[in-house]
Amino acid sequence: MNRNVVQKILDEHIVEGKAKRGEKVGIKIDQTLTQDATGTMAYLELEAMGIDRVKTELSVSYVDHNMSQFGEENANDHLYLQTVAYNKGIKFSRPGNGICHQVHLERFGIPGKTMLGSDSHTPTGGGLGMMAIGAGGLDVAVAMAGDPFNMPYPEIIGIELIGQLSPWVAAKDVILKLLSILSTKGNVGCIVEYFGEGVHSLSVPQRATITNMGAELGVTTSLFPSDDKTREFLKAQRREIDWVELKADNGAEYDRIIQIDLSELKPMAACPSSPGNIKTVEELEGMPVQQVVIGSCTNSSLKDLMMVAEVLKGKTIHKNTSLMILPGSRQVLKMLAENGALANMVSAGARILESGCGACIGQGASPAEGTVTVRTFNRNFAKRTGTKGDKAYLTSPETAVITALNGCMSSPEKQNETYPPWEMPKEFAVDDSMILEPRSENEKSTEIIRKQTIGDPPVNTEYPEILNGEVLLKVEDKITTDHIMPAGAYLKYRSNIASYSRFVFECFNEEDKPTFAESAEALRDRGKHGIVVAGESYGQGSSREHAAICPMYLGIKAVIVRSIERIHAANLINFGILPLEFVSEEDYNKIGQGDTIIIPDIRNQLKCGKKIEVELTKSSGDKDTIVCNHSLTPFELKTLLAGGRLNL
Ligand code: MIC
Ligand code: SF4
Repeated sequence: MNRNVVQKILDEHIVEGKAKRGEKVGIKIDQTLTQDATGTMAYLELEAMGIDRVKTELSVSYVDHNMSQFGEENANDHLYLQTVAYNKGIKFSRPGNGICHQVHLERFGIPGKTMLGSDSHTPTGGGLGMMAIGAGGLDVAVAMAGDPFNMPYPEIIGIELIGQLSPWVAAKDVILKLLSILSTKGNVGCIVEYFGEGVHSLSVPQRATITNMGAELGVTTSLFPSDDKTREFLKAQRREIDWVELKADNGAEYDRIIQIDLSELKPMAACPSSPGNIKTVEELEGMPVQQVVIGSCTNSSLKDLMMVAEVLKGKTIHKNTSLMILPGSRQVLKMLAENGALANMVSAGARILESGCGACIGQGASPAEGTVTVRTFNRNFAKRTGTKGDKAYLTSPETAVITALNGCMSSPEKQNETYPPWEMPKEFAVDDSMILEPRSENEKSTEIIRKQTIGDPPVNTEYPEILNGEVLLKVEDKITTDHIMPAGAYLKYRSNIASYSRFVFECFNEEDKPTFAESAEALRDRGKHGIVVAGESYGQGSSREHAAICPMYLGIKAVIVRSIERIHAANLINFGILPLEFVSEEDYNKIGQGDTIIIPDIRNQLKCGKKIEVELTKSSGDKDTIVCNHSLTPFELKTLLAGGRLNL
């Protein structure tokens, strides 16, 4: 059979189940990645499983999210992460070494390998031809313990790239174009594979920008083949030895094919407040922009930032616009410093921020109220910048830097400037001194330091016999995990579920009314179960399992939705919360906040089939019965009934 790249990698890694579209398969995981905001919980879970040493080929723990260190919480986490990594056989990338996805691409990614990461942008590794998948921390802990990762055998979408990008049109514009075609919903269970003659014109960092933001499509992952461009990149990282060729066979088939002609693309922007809300930059031309931020795991490679520095050379940013730049890794920052590019940025008035996630996750750089911010990031969900009612536009670094000079949204194509030439360096500034090695198997273990701000993962009870619930909240479509569990300034509570839980659904709290957390706790203390009702594509965005653990801690037992995203659904089940889907839209309309929901004999109903009967009593007293579906596999059902994966 002529196979595509996805099929080749899956064939080598499937250890359970049949390679048939939609069937659940278990795949062997070669590498794992964690970052600090999801990592503390993942390692606490690994410890709770009693695992002495990870069983993967490579596991790396990065510190890149919680770097601000206001108060002791972040530093306590870093200490825990460093000591637990040393003891469990995990490499530790110290704070300052860069964003996990950028560093992993530079130093560890290998074509053809599988990787599971506790961050939704793990598919960045697909730029190297890896099958890199984002998941909740508990799934990553399970993979570190040596168990396979379960996923549906994917629908494989082939994206055929033809032609070449014009100058000033960037890799970011390719993925923004694809988002305009596929949108942010309805792609659960798919994997995107790029192929065609256009692939060859793209370097590994450009490919990584595209696979990184594939996360916003809601697909399981995205990947490119591994070719001589991949080899060139790995060689410059002094890792040619890791290169293997990996390409689709002639005549390989895809479930669906979408063709994109690179030469026809224009600079694009994702408008507030969804990465799927796409316009061309031309349509937005002239809009005053008060802030530009360049960085994030999507767009802060050496290639991106050298272009930015060249454009800024000898110029000054617009007086009404501030420009901030976050280099993606220490390697990138060091090279910019050594070749003088950093001086060009600073001379132009750019503010250089730490190599890390920073502004991308609302840790600083919040824009002024009512003003426009242009960012090279991958997400612009409402309030992610930290400012209420924010107007965040996502663009390429090319559009962003020209916009910073002009003070208004500007298409880089129209600037009469020659595009700065770029050549991949023959050698990057390779220096792994900020990556600490774990103990070897014969070295003695040392103390794992856990300060008091780090709490135990909460313990759940078995799933009840009867679901005796109340709808605590009813929300609409595209609710993200940022809505469920805010990040930004609250990130520092991540290692303490009791503290972090106070902020569940904070954005829906109303003044002078009990908060969601207070109402949920009151209900739980009366022995009843909290229920959340939502529209389509519930749980988009971040992989943060806190969006399941904290609701679990508050007594939430079910969410009833029109549709749900993959990572969030898995997280809910892992923590003993049942995801149910409405069969008809009419039923979604029937339910209101405050209604009572009873699901009699729920354990048996779940075991007997996919249909679940729900008794609804409206707050008016009217009664009705509705039917919902569940799609739990036998293993997921076992997990749910046990009260979650840790109990199991
Ligand atoms: C994000 O980009 O939303 C994050 C912050 O990196 C999250 C992880 C987290 O919430 O810690 C993600 O993408 O999974
Ligand atoms: Fe960090 Fe932003 Fe990338 Fe998430 S998307 S890993 S917050 S840089």
